[in-house]
Amino acid sequence: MADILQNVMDHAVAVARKAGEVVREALSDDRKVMTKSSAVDLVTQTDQKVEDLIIQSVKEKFPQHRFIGEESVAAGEPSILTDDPTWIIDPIDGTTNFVHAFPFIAISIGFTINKRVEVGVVYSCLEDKMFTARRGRGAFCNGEPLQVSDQTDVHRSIIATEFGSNRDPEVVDKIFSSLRNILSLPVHGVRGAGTAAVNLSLVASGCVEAYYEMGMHVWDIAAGSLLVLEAGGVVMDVDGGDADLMSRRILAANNRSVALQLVEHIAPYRPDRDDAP
Ligand code: LIP
Repeated sequence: MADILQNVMDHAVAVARKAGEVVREALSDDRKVMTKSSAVDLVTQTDQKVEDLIIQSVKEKFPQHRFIGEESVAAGEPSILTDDPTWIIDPIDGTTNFVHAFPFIAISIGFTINKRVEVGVVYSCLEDKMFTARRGRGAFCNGEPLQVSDQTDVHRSIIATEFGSNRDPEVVDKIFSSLRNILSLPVHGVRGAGTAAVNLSLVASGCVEAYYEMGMHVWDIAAGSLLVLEAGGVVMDVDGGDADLMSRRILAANNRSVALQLVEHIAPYRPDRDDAP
């Protein structure tokens, strides 16, 4: 098992780096933008090209492994997490950022066995930061160990969140209700990088104390959630219950105390699960 996981890690890092090159080059080209679940849920040919590149290279090296990839699911592939070794891939996390050249774009690759993330790689390709984690072996950025912030008071914290791409009025109301509650605590600040994977790497790096969101997908958070855990943080549901990768809800924080202070103020809603029939 140990060797397989090291091979997976090495391959994920190598292919994420290659994917990052493709993304950086594509930034100087015209980007043809298409939409998916809503008028603001964007996708480009580069998302598809990068996902193909990653999946093809993994298939050659690990022919028995399964995949859940953002663009494959959009094209009709199932999004079911099984106990089998599975690569969970977001070829461009931060597609809206990519379309606008807003400078946070990540390639996110998680690897699960028995539905548990064992390896996580997030490559923030414009910053050239390679975040890596293996269960039980710590989290790193470009080889340097990561540690979450030691702040225990939510009032002295920065909280990251995102608005997502659902514009249903009830969902927008919930988003603003949470935001209003949290801003008024008060907290030092609220931020959002426009990519869940980068937000999670910011928690792991100790730059922000917590990140929460409802509506993102398993490929946005699989790799980053392991970064947070391995940097000493916690990952749970927004109601304080157990984390569930397929639930499209996440609260990741530097510690339980900050997380539970936030739970009181988040207005929860339940998007359709990633594995909904
Ligand atoms: C996006 C996220 C973003 C989140 C959106 C979306 P994409 O991923 O990372 O932070 O708010 O819901 O899932 O579509 O750029 O891969």
